[in-house]
Amino acid sequence: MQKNKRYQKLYQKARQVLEGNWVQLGDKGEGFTRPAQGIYPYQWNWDAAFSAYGYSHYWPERAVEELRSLFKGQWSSGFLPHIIFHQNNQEAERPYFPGPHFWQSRSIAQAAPSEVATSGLTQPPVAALALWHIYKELVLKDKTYAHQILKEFYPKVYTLHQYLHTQRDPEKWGLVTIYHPWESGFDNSPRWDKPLEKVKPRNLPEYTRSDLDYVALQYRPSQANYDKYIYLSLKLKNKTYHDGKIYKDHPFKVKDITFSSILYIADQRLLYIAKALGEDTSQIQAWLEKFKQGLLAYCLDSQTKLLYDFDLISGRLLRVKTAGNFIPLITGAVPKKIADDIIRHLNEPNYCGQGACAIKLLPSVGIQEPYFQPENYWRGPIWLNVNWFLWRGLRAYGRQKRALNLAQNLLDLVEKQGFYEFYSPISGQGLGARNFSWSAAVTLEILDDLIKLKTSQ
Ligand code: 2M8
Repeated sequence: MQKNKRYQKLYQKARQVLEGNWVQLGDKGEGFTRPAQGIYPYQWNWDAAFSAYGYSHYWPERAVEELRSLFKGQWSSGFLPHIIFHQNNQEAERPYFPGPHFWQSRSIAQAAPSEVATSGLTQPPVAALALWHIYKELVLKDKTYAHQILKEFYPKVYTLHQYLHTQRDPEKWGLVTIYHPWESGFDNSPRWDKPLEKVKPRNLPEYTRSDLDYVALQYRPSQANYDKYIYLSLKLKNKTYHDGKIYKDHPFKVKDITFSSILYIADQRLLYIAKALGEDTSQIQAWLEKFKQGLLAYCLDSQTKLLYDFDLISGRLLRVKTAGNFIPLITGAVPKKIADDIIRHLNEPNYCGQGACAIKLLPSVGIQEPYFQPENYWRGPIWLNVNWFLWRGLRAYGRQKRALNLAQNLLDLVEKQGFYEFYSPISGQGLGARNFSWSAAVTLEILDDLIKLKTSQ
């Protein structure tokens, strides 16, 4: 099939997935995109931002609605929860654990909004990336409306970033501290195995997981890990989700390099937005500088020349070989020599180089590592949002050809398998939830770029 036709077909399919996951709230066009039917019935933070990014390419108004729904869950502290449990959501009839009754945000946290129930954790802040892209699309059609949208969201995104740079960085390293593996978005990644060793659940109430109603345990986090997730969540709840109280003795505190790198590129977008609105940019500039220093001062392993997460409890780098080591490339703030070394690792069989995998995309964990599990969630499978970040990282370092190969491999994969939640790097098989929103959203972004590239040639 002709490339252009092939791309158009895939584009349509990706749109269908996103729109098929739209959950209408009320009759005024409000709603949100669930990550996937069944297992994820609510609005997740970074999933929503990826979806908004996807919509922005062809339906920016819908993308705006997605962000509006997301920020309805924002707390007065700026904190943006990882799940928003919208009311009037038909999907909410289904059991989800841990759901609104578990978190009890409205009765426990002073800062939580009263209109909507939320979780008490956050997730990587992708929203500014979506917002800036929405603006770029809107401004071509209607400058006044585009400006209004920036004005509407700027204070919300600004306070979110401010919260992350202050409450989540009391050490002032320029890096974000997470309290729970779920906050990283990389849930059961081996990145968190060491810090979780010290977490010993006690007096855990009985609970029933809802995820296993949809996906078998072999593809999901272990029961032992789940107990720790629930235990950590209860600890946060006991501290009324108050950062000052949590920080003192919380048993899981990690400087997360992917979260912090995403915040850095989100800050860059915030800077563009501030400039477009004529706002003062000095604070944002200072955040950007601080990250650059912190990343190299605390996360660079001088021997392997790789970047790792930092465990604040043990005071040690978490030297595990995962996709996380590559994500800081998106910032363009990694010095060239170090970035070159990191990129060179991509040639190794450990990261699916030299024909070691069915699909040449970045696996979530090095395939030769003892903790690699090809089909288990964040312990080995390929995730498309991760590869989207790598694609951007490669371009930030001028590796256009490599980025193009990655993009083409990603498109081949979704064309053959469909828009799955994740894929085995060994067999290439799609796994987890089907018709997964962010897999469709990042495909739209990549397709759009390739189509533009083709037409400009
Ligand atoms: C996964 O996380 C949820 C908990 O938040 C889960 O395991 O049920 C992760 O993949 C996370 O990154 C993602 O945002 C969420 C929804 O897709 O699912």
